[in-house]
Amino acid sequence: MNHSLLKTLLGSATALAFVATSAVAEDWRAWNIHTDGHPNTAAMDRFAELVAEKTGGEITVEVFHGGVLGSQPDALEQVQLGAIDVGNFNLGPIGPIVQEANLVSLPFIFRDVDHMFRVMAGPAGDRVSAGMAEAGIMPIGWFDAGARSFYNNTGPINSPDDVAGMKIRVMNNDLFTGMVNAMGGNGTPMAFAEVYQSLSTGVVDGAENNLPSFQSVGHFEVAGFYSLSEHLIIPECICVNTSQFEGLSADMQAAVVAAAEEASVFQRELWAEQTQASREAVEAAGVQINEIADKTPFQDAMAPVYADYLAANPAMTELVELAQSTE
Ligand code: GTR
Repeated sequence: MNHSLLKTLLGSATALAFVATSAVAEDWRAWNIHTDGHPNTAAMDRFAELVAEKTGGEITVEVFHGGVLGSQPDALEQVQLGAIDVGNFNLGPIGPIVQEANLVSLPFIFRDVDHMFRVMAGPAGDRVSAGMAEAGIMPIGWFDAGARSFYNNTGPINSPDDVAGMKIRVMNNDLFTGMVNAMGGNGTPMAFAEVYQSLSTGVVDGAENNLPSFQSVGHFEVAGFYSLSEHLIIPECICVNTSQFEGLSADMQAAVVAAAEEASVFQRELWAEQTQASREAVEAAGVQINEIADKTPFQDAMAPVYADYLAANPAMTELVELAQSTE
């Protein structure tokens, strides 16, 4: 074989090897806690479609719905380890892992959902995102999760005194336990999947969540009073394992981010519709929903929660002030 033919052959072998490497499809496993009919399930399916489309099939995402890959705290650990690649996560259970993420888990920190999104789009949000990315859980899109309110089976809640003595399920984060305890209740962390059973058997007296989740997993069947305390406005992310993301080419990174942003716009539209639809559906099923005329006593009751939290986490003071001073 002459030298130049050998060179050509070697050259094409290298080219082939390159094509083969760059065309190796990545299959991502995605975690989602929600079931069919919930806006986040539709949005995660849309995310998967958009990723396949925008990466020309180089990255595919298989979404496992209904929390079948594990509870939220477990799944977050799996994302950090890279065993789960991506998921839709609530920032509440991220607080115990990422200090900055706890900003959004302070009760009544935001005036409303729009204020929360403005804060998240500004320098405070940048610091939350950076902390998450550093911990291996990188946010690439933001979902609306409305506001969380209390529900129970004994009667409407109109003041913190009505919470006193009640055992209330909360997500896994000491701030939430502290929040319920500051009202004289007993905050009980528990996996989302266990709440229905615990409400129906009286293991807990109540729980707290937004209206779409209250409806979608049937909690309204076992808790007939929903009181609009709106004490937590916590965003949710599409979050990806940081090193997985950083290992992608710039084009692939841009495609995945564009897919997450588009899926988030879709989610927020669905969210607005579903919040109204869920309210109507649970009311039609007999749930009594009460507005709380004056939320000040609830806000006042949170003073020790803030004081204790900031005493233990002084580095968070500046971030809290930044959020509160955001117009
Ligand atoms: C839902 C949220 C879930 C999960 C759940 C819970 O609103 O979307 O990610 O955090 O609440 O209460 O555990």
